[in-house]
Amino acid sequence: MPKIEEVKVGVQTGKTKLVAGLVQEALDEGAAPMEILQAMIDGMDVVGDKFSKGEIFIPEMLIAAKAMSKGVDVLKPQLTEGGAASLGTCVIGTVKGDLHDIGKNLVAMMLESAGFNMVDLGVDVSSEKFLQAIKDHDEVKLVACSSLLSTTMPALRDTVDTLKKSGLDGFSVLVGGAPITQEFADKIGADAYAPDAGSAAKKGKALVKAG
Ligand code: B12
Repeated sequence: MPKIEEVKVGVQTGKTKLVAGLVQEALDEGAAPMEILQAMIDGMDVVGDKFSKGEIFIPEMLIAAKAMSKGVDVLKPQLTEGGAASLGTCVIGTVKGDLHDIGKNLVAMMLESAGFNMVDLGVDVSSEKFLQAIKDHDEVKLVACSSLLSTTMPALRDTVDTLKKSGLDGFSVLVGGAPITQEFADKIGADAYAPDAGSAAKKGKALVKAG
C-alpha cells in the first residue's frame, strides 16, 4: 500500500500511535504536505460516512480525530512559513454548541502562517465571547468563525449578527465549515466565506489588505 494511503487508513481506523510516524514516512518518501493533509481529510470523510450509516459511533469518531491531530502536528512546520509581515490580530473559534475543532485548527494554522497573530477561543464559543475577545485584544482585523453542524448554523448567524450590530468596527468576519456555503455566508451578512484552510488564509489576507 502506498504510504499516503496508509496515512488515510491510519486516520480512518484511529491509529493514534502510528499516524505521526506514517506522516513522517510519507514526507520522507517525498509526498507533498498538502497531499498528505488531503489524505487525512479523506480519511475523516470515510469516518463521517460510516457514522452516518451507523457503522461506527462517537468514540470511533473521536479516536480518528485524535489520530488526525497527531498527523497534523507533524505536518505543521511543513504547512506554515514563519516570518510573514504582521496583518494584525485574528480571533478564531467554533460557534456555540459545536465541538468540532480540527478544521478550525487548520484554518488557524494557515492564518497564522499568512501573518496574523491568532487568538484561538476554542470550541463552543458564544457570540458574547467573540465580542469580548475583540474588545480585549488590540488590532483585531479578522474574526473567523467555524460551524460543522447544520444545527449550529443558526449560532453562526447569531454570531455574525452580534458582531455586525455591536458598533465595533475595523474587522471583517470570515466564516466556514462543512455545511456553510457562499450563499449562506451572504445571507447572514458575513464578509467572506472560504471552503478550506488554504483559501481561508488567502481570503483573510485579501480582506485585511482591502481595509
Ligand atoms: C471528528 C468528528 C467528530 C468529533 C470531533 C472531534 C474534534 N476534536 O473536532 C466528535 C466525536 C466530537 C463529533 C461529534 C459530533 N458529530 Co461529528 N464529525 C466528525 C467528522 C468525522 C470529521 C470532522 C473533521 O474534523 N473533518 C476534517 C476537517 C479538516 O474538515 P472540516 O472540519 O470540514 O474543516 C475544513 C473546512 O470545513 C474549512 N473550515 C472549517 N472551519 C472553518 C472556519 C473558517 C473561518 C473557514 C474559512 C473555513 C473553515 O476548512 C477546513 C480545512 O480545510 C465529521 C465528518 C466529516 N467528513 O467532516 C463528522 C460530522 C461533522 N459530525 C456530525 C455529527 C452529527 C456529530 C454529532 C451531532 C454526533 C452525535 N449524535 O452526537 C456530534 C456533535 C457534537 C457537537 N456538539 O459538536 C455530522 C454533521 C451532520 C450535519 N450536517 O450536521 C458529520 C458530518 C458526520 C456525518 N456524516 O453524519 N464529531
